[in-house]
Amino acid sequence: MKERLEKIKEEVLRQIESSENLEKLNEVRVFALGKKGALTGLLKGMKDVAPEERPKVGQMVNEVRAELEGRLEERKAELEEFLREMRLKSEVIDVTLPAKKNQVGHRHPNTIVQQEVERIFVGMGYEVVEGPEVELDYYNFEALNTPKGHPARDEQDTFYISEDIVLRTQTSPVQVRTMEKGKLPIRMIAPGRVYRSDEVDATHSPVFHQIEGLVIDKNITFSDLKGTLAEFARELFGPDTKVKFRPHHFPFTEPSAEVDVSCFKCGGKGCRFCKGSGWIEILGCGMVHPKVLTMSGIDPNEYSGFAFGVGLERITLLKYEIDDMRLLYENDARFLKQF
Ligand code: 2NM
Repeated sequence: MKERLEKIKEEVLRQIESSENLEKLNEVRVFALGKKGALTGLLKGMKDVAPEERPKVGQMVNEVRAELEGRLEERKAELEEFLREMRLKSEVIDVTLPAKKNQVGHRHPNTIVQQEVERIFVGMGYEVVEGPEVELDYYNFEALNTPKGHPARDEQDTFYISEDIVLRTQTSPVQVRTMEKGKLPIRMIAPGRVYRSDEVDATHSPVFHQIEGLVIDKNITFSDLKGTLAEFARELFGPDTKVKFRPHHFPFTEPSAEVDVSCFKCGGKGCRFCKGSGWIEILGCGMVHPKVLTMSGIDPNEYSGFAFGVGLERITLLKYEIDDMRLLYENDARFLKQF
């Protein structure tokens, strides 16, 4: 019995030493100490041992069991420490490596300008209103005093979805929808995408953006329009900016005007930006036509108003000295990150 015990002990110790990982070591534990293990098997042989010998043999088995348990624990700790070292070695961080540069996103130049324009008008008490891009012919043309057959309604320029549905060619339909709601007074701007069937070139795109403004109240005059747009120009282009109103024609306003600002590059002396004239055209405007008011349910004898429209891209190209509109739509990160 004692010899068999010694043999088991030697064999188990040998197996413990040669265990290279925790799984192996656990197998050895089960083989030696488990329910069906070697020591348990040995104890089952106690019935063949003389009764007076049994306590001594039992004690010897317990001593071997304790020794093996101790050695198993030690080996387990050794293996765990070894694994820890391996892991730390493989996770070494080289703190001398140069840092990776974070790519920071940018607002699109159009977005910067649109938000700036919104900020200026919100500061004057205007609301920002949006509306559908797929629009009824009625809101895009008819209600804006541009009936079928009107020369301003060039079918070549308009994307038709069906006979009475178009892609809006301007954001004024948003203003019409707002007037129709009947809540007066109105001070609003309508920024957004508009569509015209134009060939792409340095200054044209079939999809571009407009910001149109509308004010309706009692006793609104052309002076209010002039003062408002002069202040807008000073905030957008600098405090020394002058404005010039030239007579023009739009079907939805009467009188109508185009507005030039003094060149913010040369201050009016004349340069390549203003093509030597000292002035740059930036928007169209006018007093809302009485027919437009009437069609939207506003009494032109009680209320009057002004409206204006600016092309967002035009302002963006001017402000950032970009010479080709196509650059705004290519989403080339090397271009966009300059703003
Ligand atoms: C422009 C020029 C002049 C305009 C008119 C209206 C409405 F709906 F009130 F009649 N909205 N926008 C308008 C007037 C737009 O863009 C060059």
